[in-house]
Amino acid sequence: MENSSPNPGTRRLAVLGGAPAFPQILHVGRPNIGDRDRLLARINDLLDRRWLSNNGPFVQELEARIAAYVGVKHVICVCNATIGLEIAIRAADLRGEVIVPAYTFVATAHALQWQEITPVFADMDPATHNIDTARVERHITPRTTAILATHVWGRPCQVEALAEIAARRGLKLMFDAAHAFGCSHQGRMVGGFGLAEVFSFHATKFLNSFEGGAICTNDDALAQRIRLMTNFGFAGFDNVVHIGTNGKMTEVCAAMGLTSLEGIDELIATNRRNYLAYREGLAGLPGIALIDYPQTERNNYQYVVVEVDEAAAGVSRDDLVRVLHAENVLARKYFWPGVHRMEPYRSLFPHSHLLLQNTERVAATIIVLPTGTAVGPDDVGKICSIVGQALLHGREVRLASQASTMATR
Ligand code: T4K
Repeated sequence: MENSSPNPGTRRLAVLGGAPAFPQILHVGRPNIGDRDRLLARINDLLDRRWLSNNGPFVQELEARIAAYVGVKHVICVCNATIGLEIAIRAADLRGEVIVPAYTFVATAHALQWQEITPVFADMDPATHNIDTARVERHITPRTTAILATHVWGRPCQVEALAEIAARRGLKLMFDAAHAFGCSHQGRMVGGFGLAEVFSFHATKFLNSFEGGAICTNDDALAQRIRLMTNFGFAGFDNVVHIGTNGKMTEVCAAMGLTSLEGIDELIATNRRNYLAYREGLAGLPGIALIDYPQTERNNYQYVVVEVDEAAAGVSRDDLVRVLHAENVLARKYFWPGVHRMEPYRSLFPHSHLLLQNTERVAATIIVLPTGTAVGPDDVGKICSIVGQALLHGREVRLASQASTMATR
């Protein structure tokens, strides 16, 4: 459903005293609901069956369908990607230090630190926002056991180069694929790279199971350990053969996941339509660069990401975010200020920023804009027009920002 109010091109920006362009908040990550009737029918089924969790039929069906879609041998659905990462990390026996990007969601590092493995932050490649492969090697020490890289925005890492370093230096390689369901790299779907990859199916993600995720691997022994660990280590009634936790996905989550999976082509089309509308609407605005998705690959277009070059735009990223929030566009600054600037990492590694200059610089320029089925092309047009107006009235916007900063001091 689209919000309706006058075209922002003809009105005063809300940050300068006008009325907000949108009567209701537009969120980044507003969940896609999919076919409600199919979902409700599935919920009725699971209630009739009285099978609500513990490797139920919907979880098994979802695992099989994801395995076929991604082209990977084993898929283990889990309650969320953070627990999925923790389990995969432990099942793969990572220890000591693991190299991760600083430009990712905090869960990537937390999944390591939670089990007393030290995340070592590597800088990003400003062209892709992914871990800079060339910088990885300088962080390898005798304690390093693995590289855990994130496919940021669903754009795959330099998988082959990372695999080459991992093989040469005797490290394991895993991927946080939270953003990358439905994306491909050199024609192969994300999910089958490295030792294991972990998807997120959180409500805000491309494929949504309310909360959820999946660990994918082609390694039989690892898959077996992950399955055991996801269910307390049980290998049958009364028989615990391994350390484990409760990482199980529930049936209601799998019902949502299946429904979401069935709508995936439509969802990609909607996200792509919005992405192209943003591209058109933002084209030519100085200092505003929308990130690209490779046209030769499959993309889910779940993230509409803009880099703001303050010198060229005449306004800063934070000015622009303030402008958008005033208009009820809840744009986000993912993944600012970088995981290394969050606790416990900023206290543990107070100097890590010295080797993270690209992360620091780029993270301060990023805005993520709303998309998905809750956002229509007219909404996109209005958002682009707000950005254009903000640039046009840069001086006033900057003064309004300064005034609001002073007022909050
Ligand atoms: N690795 C990476 C690279 C990740 O990005 C993530 C998650 C993970 C690992 C861990 O995956 P999970 O363990 O979550 O499966 C959100 C999501 O909560 C988080 O899942 C996601 N990344 C991250 C990028 O975004 P927040 O702190 O920004 O969430 P929040 O509550 O501010 O929600 C985002 C927006 O969505 C808000 O404007 C409100 C809106 N929203 C949210 C929910 C849950 C709705 O409109 N409806 C909803 O039901 O982290």
